[in-house]
Order: sequence, then structure tokens, then C-alpha cells
Amino acid sequence: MTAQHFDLRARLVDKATPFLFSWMSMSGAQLAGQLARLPIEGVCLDMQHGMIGFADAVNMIAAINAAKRPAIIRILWNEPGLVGQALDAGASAVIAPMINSKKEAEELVRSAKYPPGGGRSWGGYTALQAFGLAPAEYLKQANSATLVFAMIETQAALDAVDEIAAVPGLDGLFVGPSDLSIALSNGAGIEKTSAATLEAMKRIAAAAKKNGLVAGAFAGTAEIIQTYSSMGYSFMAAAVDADLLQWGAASLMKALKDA
Ligand code: 3PY
Ligand code: MG
Repeated sequence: MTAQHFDLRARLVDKATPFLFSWMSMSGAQLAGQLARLPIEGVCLDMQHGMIGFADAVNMIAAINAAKRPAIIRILWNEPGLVGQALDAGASAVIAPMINSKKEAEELVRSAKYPPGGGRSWGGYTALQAFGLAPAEYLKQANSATLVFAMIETQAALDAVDEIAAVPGLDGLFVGPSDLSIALSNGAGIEKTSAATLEAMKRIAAAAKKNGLVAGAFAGTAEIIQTYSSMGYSFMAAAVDADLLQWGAASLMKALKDA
């Protein structure tokens, strides 16, 4: 690793202090640079449900890296081209949605890691700049300098979580509690802290721990961060960009009203 780039893997060794990142649903490099300078440690671009295209993401990742914060990409789907593009653009971590089986987790790792651990295709010219590394050095360091997370957010994923967590090369599990709770309630609602969701999340955290993986989750509020943190989750989406704006405005207006 170089002084130029945030060492996410080294930071995640400290599981007692949760690593929190903002979650971007909107596009724009200025906004990404701004979020990267908040007192939140990283920024994730949501390229599944956020309105962010790849050309936008390239500039957003550069703005986040310029602030020496890690750029995390939640990709659109578990597809080799999308994993490679995110890492080639200089992301520190990729989060892949809806990983439902050992086979899908193996495919994800194959896309994200260079041989011998995987089959990532070479060509990360922008990543070389971001990491400040020559090609030979980047090839040596990339598998450990970048992390890959499998999202656990369906009943199938929950059923296969022990097998998924044991896939060599996977760095972490990341719970999508909205989809997971929709699945567990058969569509009745989004309950990120219902008894059923928390019970499932206990199993997921245990599978991560058993395999030496980072346990991550989308949280979204201080209360949920605290709940998940107490269950062993140490890599969490703290808040969505739109919520940060909303909360800031609401707090300003409340302060004025109370003055
Ligand atoms: C989920 O909760 O389902 C996610 O994908 C994160 O927002
Ligand atoms: Mg989801």
C-alpha cells in the first residue's frame, strides 16, 4: 500500500471501532468530494439503486480518493465486467448485491481477484494512478488492497450463508436488511430491526466470524448502527446522502424555532 491511498483492509482489522461510510444515491463529483470530507470514514456509491452511471462514478471515485478516503462501490449486479470496472476505476471495495449461493460467491471472487486467487482481467490504469503504484506492484498488492463483499439479503442466501462465507478470497458479508426483511416477512414490510431480521443477522455475523470475514450491513440511522454494532457488525453504511441533507435542514429549522 502507499501513503497516497487509504488502507481499508488495515483499518478494518480494528473491529471494536465500526467503520462507517455514507451511502450515495445521487451522482456528482462535487457532492462525493463533500461527503468524503464529512466526519464519516468512507463513501459508498450505490450503483444498484442510486442514480449513478459509470462515467459519473469515475469522477466521484477520483474525488473520494483525493480526500484520502476509501471509495466503496455497490455494483448493479454480480457481473464480472461491473466488478472489474469498479476496481479499475480505483475503488477500495466492491459490494455485490443478491449473492444467493456458493457458486455466485465464487464467481464474484473470480471477477475481483487476480490469479492465483481469481481471474480478474488486467487493465486498471486509473487504479494505478489512484493507488500510486506501478503495474507490477499493483498486481502484487491488488488482491489484498481491495476488498470484495457478498450481500446476504434473501432467504436463499441465508440458507447458504455458511457455504458462501467459506468461499476462499471473499473478504466480507454485507447484509441488505431491507431486502432481507422483505424476504423474511414474505413482502409484509421493511423491518430492519424486527426479531426475525435480527435473528437472521446473528447467523450471518456468526458465519462471517467463523471464516474470518468482515461483517457489514446497511444501517442508515444512529440507532440501527448501535444495534448492529452490538451484534458484531463493524462495516456499516451510516446514512444515505439524501437523509444527511434532510437531517441537516431539519436540525437547522428546529434550532431556529427553538431559539
Ligand atoms: C438492502 O437493505 O436491501 C440493501 O440493499 C441496502 O440498502
Ligand atoms: Mg438490497
